[in-house]
Amino acid sequence: PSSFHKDVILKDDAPSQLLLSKHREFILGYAKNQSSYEYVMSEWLRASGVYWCLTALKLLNNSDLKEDDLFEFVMSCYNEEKGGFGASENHDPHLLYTLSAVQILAMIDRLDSVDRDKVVKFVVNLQQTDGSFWGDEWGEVDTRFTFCAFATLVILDRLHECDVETGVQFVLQCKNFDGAFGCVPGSESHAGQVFCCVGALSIANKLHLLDIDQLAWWLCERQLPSGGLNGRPEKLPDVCYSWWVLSALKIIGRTHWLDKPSLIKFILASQDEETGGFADRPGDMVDPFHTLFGLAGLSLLGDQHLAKVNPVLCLPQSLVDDLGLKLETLS
Ligand code: GRG
Ligand code: ZN
Repeated sequence: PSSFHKDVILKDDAPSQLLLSKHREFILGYAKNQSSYEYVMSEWLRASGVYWCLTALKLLNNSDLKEDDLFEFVMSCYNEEKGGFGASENHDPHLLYTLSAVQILAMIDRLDSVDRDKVVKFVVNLQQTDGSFWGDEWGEVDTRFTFCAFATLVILDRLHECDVETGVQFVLQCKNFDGAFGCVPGSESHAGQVFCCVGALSIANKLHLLDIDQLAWWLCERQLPSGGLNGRPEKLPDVCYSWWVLSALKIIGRTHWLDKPSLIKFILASQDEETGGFADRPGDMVDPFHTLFGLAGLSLLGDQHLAKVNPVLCLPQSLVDDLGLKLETLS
């Protein structure tokens, strides 16, 4: 019964159709309005912000962002000396933004314009003897960084330049008694980290090391009576988990364990009919992050208006095919 859950109640007049052209306007407006408060405040994650906007537009089958401008921006984030990318110009390079930069370069077909050896070296040098990855030279360890490293390397066709075996062993050490994963060994299970760990195992072709039924059970328990998904027990539903949870279920072939119509209803109700874009939950402020993951979730749920998304790399499936990448999924 609903009274046992922290949850939201969907209004009868909440949006129930996908507002395609509104979302296109929202993303293009966000990308163009470089003097807005939000734009100025997001400098510390700009490269990822550009990745969210560009991927959202690609899923909307739109190509109105100028690729030359995007290339110039990405290269302004590049640190020539260290070989990695930062969040924006003169920011220290980090694996989070190096993946976003490589994803953007792949989407604008400019992967050959970077020195792959240098980028690969930046990534590989962050791996530790226990298999984990530091996010940057300051030494924070997190399974997010394992995913970023594996994903960056596989897009560059250089996965085997890192130690994949020990990388996988570290991921498995972050598995908890509930079958789900945390950011380091012993830390609480969280759906975002599950996505990272399952994605890393897919890239490494090691999905057979998972206890699929136990993990799928934990993931489908994230669905609440409203239809939305939360990131861990006792938390509110949030549209971005329709990516983190659903993509993990897609990779392990268990999306049919969710109530899809009610999840679609929750995601659509989180759109803003006036401004376009998706919020974390109905009625909240929209942003590009939740807009990408709302659209990507609907794409995984089979929405025919959207381009197909790859559940591991969160890139258009057509691009992943063109790159010749075959990422493991279970049926
Ligand atoms: C290419 C899609 C893609 C990702 C790159 C950075 C990364 C790899 C993955 C991030 C995975 C992650 C940890 C997602 C969770 C993000 C999030 C909503 C965190 C909020 O956590 P809390 O504890 O919120 O603030 P809850 O929902 O638990 O209340
Ligand atoms: Zn969220």
